Amino acid sequence: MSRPQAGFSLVEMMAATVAVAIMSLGIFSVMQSSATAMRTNAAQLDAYQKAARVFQKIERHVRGASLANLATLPAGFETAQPLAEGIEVDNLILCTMVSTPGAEEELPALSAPLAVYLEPSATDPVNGLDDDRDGVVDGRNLVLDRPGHAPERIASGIAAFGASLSGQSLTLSVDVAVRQPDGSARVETKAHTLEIRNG
Ligand SMILES: [Ca+2]
Ligand SMILES: [Ca+2]
Repeated sequence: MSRPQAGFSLVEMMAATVAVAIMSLGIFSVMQSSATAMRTNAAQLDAYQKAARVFQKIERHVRGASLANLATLPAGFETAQPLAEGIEVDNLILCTMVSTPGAEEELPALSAPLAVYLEPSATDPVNGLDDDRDGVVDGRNLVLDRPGHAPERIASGIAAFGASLSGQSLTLSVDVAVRQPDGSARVETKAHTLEIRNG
């Protein structure tokens, strides 16, 4: 009379090994997609933060301007033109109303013009290539040029900057790169609308 064998048979061991392998693959796949999602979210956050910094910098100055003081300098023009309703422009020129400290009786005066514009980047010259590999081909620097200050670079790697007026709303937009999990990048437009004064 044969007694039952103790332990596992070869078939049982193989089945268990396959089950563990399948479970491990499942866990690995879940972890991998979580890591991909985290990288995508981090890249999205970077792009949002970059755009938010740009909007914050510009908004601080635009708030002191009025519709009448907003202008653009179209290509081929030497003097600024009033910002036309609904027309997207790629630079912004504005004057803010400033008051002289200690001279409250004097009416606020217009400041010297302040400008926001794109300038070519030294690290990504205009040649149809993404020389600095940030995902934006021929990305440019966005510059804030205030009277009495050296021009300040407020962002780099910008594909486009735009502003357009609709009533008393001024919409600013920047095109920034969002890095993909596979290392490539796509350009996304971030926009921000602010209300300005009339007259
Ligand atoms: Ca670039
Ligand atoms: Ca380039």
